[in-house]
Amino acid sequence: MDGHDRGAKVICRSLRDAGFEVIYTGLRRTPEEIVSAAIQEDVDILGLSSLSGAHNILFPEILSLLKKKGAGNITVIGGGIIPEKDIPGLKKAGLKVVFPPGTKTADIVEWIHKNIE
Ligand code: B12
Repeated sequence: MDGHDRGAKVICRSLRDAGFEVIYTGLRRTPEEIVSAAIQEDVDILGLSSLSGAHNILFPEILSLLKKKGAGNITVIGGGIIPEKDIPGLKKAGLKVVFPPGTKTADIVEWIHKNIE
């Protein structure tokens, strides 16, 4: 939604400041656009931000497209307005972790260092 990329931008900046190379693809990308950018850029992690309530549709679609295109090894993480009750289903679809509103950016950096080679 308009302006709701603030969280995504905060995460981009904090990961960049922590030394990661970050590629931000912008608001309202389709699952196809996201998956094709992730594959072209050969990313280690794909981060998804959703505040619109459409995560239960869009996240599994992205995860399944990644698998279909042979990129199921990319770690997918997410954040935004994602109700607690939706998290188990998203994890079942392959999402590794969800960072809800109020998460400290340092905790996200720490999670990546601990969980990604
Ligand atoms: C600010 C805001 C707006 C602003 C946005 C512009 C601006 N100037 O900022 C304005 C006023 C324009 C707005 C409008 C609307 N909004 Co609004 N908005 C918000 C609000 C209050 C805060 C969002 C925000 O900026 N948070 C600050 C950032 C830093 O936090 P964050 O995005 O959550 O990110 C953190 C984590 O979630 C996580 N994270 C997020 N993404 C990612 C990604 C990765 C990879 C990782 C690792 C972590 C991560 O890390 C961040 C740091 O902790 C939220 C409610 C809320 N409390 O979140 C509602 C909210 C998102 N809005 C909502 C709605 C409904 C709307 C409107 C549709 C309302 C309307 N009827 O007009 C419109 C849509 C406008 C449009 N055309 O698209 C709803 C969405 C409902 C839903 N999902 O079911 C919410 C949840 C409010 C509510 N409780 O109803 N909104």
